Amino acid sequence: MYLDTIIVGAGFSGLYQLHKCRDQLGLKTLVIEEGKDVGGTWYWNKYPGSRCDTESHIYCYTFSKEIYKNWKWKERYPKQKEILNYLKYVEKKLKLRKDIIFNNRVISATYLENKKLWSLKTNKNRLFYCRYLISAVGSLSVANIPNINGIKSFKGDWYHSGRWPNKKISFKNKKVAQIGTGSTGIQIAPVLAKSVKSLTIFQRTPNYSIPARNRKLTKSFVENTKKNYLKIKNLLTKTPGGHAFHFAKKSIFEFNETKRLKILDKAWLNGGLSFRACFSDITKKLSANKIVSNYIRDKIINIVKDKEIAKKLTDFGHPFTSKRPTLNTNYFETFNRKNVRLIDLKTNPIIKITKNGIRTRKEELKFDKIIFATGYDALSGPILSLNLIGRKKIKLKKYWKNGPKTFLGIMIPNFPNFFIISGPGSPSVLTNVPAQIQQHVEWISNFIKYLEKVKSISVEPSFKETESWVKKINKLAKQSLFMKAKNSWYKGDNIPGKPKKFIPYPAGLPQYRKICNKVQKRMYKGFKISLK
Ligand code: NA7
Repeated sequence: MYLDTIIVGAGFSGLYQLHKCRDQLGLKTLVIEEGKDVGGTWYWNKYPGSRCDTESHIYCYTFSKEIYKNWKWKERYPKQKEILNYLKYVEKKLKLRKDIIFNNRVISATYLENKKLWSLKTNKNRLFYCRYLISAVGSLSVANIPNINGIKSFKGDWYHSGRWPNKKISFKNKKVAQIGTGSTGIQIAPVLAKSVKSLTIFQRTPNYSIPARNRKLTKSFVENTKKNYLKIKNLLTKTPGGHAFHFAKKSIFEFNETKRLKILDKAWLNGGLSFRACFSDITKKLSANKIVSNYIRDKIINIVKDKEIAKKLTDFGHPFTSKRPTLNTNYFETFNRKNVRLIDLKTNPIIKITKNGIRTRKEELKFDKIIFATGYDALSGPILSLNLIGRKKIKLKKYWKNGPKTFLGIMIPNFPNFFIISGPGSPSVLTNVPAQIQQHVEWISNFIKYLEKVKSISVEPSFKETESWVKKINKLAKQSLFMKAKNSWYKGDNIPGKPKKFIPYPAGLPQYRKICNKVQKRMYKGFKISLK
């Protein structure tokens, strides 16, 4: 089957990109999706308690006033099901389904130099050809399932949060093990603890977490967001993370202790990701960060009754926000329940999984079910899973052997006409992702429009620009607090053998947008465009 454009993935990015390519650029376009339906991340992440940490009125598309105004969010943070329904609504409204094929995973993509086409193969043995190939595979779609000895011998069921089965699973009265305490584990535990017989949480690194303070949205709030559609849309282009909050202008050191505490208490009570923005320097300066890190630690210690457990939950070893900031609803309170237990993997590591459960250094534990909330091979993993082979038979795996290399996070030398939405080298996971996705889809679509106009047969970035983009990211990361975390998926530490390089662009969405716009204005300087 021959197409102008193939997009891999039918989540937030794939759906919008399909609309752009098909309805605005007039290209014959197809989306190939592994799942049975649209949704991407939100199709797979159906685990108990799954919810977005970004507020619903901004975790959505803003490109269409009509779509924005017609959809009514119910809660401050949308549940997985609600986001999935939203994406299905968008898909229906834009009539996208007829150009999506489901249940097909792209297993290889090879550039045919002589034909100037990409050839794609799926796990169902289907073959496709296209001129433009666009990855919309998401940043967190390749599950990290730790290679723990004995997993095959386990008699019970096990699940990964990001590959949750499509059927209803009952945990009622079961003995459940949960491995991992990132954003996902922190969401799962309080929900599961209510129905299971026992929940044993295996923690490798304790996590800072801010109260989410979720609530039903009032009618007047919802009406206000619709009335202020343009203002909100505009605001998301101005804030560093594409969120609806600005960072405070003043440093924590401009206040005395009493006033500091008052500001922190107010931000804590408000909850959410904006907590980190209540002073200008929490995410930038270690001395400021320390004060806030200690504030959070004290809050947790106050919640958790058992002081030994509280200590384990707050033995952070990294500054707040140097790893993914998490939100919680009663996570720390969960450890006050009689049926919940914390195992600190630092002092009591897992030796193996057995027929009946998990053996740690200190004990043998029986479980009916194991949940891996162990995260993802983030950012580069999903792109590498496409098994790309570019010009001169160059394998992407080889070119990225020492870490992902892209220009602007969008294109790769020797991989012509291959575009990435929200991939390595772009702000991606450091932002409100739909905001970044829209910026990428719009930029890529403008680029393709230009390429069509000038009758380009292939385009790719220069090596020089690519290398200097990678260097720029490394330099920016070195100046940030992100590098102070020993173990973080932002820099590949969670996957054995993965190169330890900071992956996303860390200087914020407005700065990034400025650079992209400048490249566009300069007739795509940095890209080599071959004409017919
Ligand atoms: P994360 O943030 O990568 O968290 C994974 C958790 O699993 C984290 O606590 C890890 O500890 C732990 N982990 C990973 N591998 C192991 C092994 N082998 N043994 C024990 N514990 C392990 O993934 P999430 O799904 O929580 O969140 C990812 C994003 O998805 C989130 O930000 C949302 O945007 C949605 P570590 O900290 O690495 O020591």
